[in-house]
Amino acid sequence: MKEGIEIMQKKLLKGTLSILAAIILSACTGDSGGMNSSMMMDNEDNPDQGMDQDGMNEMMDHGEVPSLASSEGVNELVIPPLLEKQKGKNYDYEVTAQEGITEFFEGISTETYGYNGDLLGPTLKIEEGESVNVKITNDLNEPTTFHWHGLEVASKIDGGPSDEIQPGESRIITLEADQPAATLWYHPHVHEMTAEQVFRGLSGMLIIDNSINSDLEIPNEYGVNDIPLIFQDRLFDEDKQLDYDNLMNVDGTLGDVSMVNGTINPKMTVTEPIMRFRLLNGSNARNYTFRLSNGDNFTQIASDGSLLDEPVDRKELTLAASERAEILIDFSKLTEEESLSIINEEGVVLLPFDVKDTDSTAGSIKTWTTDEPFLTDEEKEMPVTKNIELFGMMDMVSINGKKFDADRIDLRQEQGVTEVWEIYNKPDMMGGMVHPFHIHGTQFKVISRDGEEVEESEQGFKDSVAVEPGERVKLLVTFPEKGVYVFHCHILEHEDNGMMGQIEVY
Ligand SMILES: [Cu+2]
Repeated sequence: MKEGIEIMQKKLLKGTLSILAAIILSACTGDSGGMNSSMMMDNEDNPDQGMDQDGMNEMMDHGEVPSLASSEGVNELVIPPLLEKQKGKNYDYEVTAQEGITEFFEGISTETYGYNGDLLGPTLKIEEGESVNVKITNDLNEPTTFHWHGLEVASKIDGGPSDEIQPGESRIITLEADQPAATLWYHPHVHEMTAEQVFRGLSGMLIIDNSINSDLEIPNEYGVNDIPLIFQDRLFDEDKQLDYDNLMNVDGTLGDVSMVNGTINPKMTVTEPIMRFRLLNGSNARNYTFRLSNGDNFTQIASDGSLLDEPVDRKELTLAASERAEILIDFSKLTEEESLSIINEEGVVLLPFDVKDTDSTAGSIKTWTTDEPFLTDEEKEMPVTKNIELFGMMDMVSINGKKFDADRIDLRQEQGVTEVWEIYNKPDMMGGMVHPFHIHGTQFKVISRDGEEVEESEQGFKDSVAVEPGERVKLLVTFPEKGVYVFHCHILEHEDNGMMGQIEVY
């Protein structure tokens, strides 16, 4: 009975929030069409009519982001193992989505999901130009998909929402890495369940490697001086469970517990002078701005989908959900007494380093510049041919005024033909929020933000781009393969609530 009441209360709360969102959104658009009629219907069975302005502001404030707790450096950082090649089978790699148990808190078993294990997944490394067969298996009790985020693959193996693998089902797919060296990742993309499955633990790294790493003397020894860092925030219930149904926030689930590679309170022992970190914001919704605790610069070398045109020294770096960056940190001049951590914009310690016996005479970070400009003059002047308008909040999110419909094709683009997309994040009455916009099946270039050429830190290929409220971002988009792909907001709850469309590449 108590449970029934709680569910009822939650439904009512959700109803109230939806009504408030509708008021704000319709006030903003001046549109009193469809939204109002559904609002009125919701109103009838909602007793809570007396919410005051403060309550409304509090509910609707996009900026309500809980602070993370600083790492106390108790646990050595877990580094996901490299996925090992199978021998004597008709496939090279095996990736199984499964249920597991993780001991985040001493003596407490938390139910989690993982690939080939209890939480997260092994790192899949593919050489550029290599083609590998991967056996994907769903051992969960619900459908899932295997999406290779950032990989330019045919739509039938992209693992989008139309590509469900049922419980107990296996499939062998061929992944071809026909693109530059990059830090990509894999995660589920099952319609209306992506946020929950990722929240419970399904994510893994996918690295494309090639000889440029050794040519440019970039640290490339996985687990030694080349380390993936998956940053996620999580919210646990009183029983220290990841009970998504109870914990979820329709506007993007945020937590107060920081984890890196699934490790809470991590520290990392560093023995190499120059370290390469592959940062992934694997959170459902949170944005991170990364800094070093001593205020020093670090060197950004890559964006989502390739190395940058040249390494860039940076004091800070912001990643929205699903974005990646590769950075180098020089530990060679640090003494054992000096501490260094990766912190966020609030000074919260995300990952403290324990620096041991690094070689202070070791070489410095090498630099490079590409001969060709990031964008040609011709590319910069191409007209916009696709317009995308991101709008809304909570479950009232849309792209070009529409919600996702698997039976509808929203856009069409010819295979191999480059077009300019303009992504506009239309603000709402409360200012709006950042929407990370992701396109499947392509690595694009960011041409400009509000007409201004982007900084060097964005001068590499990307598949996700953070768009600020009111901002217009132009992208140069080419699809190398045919098929139907989705594009969407990577706040996973927005995606699940229909902030997603489909493009047919013909
Ligand atoms: Cu969004």
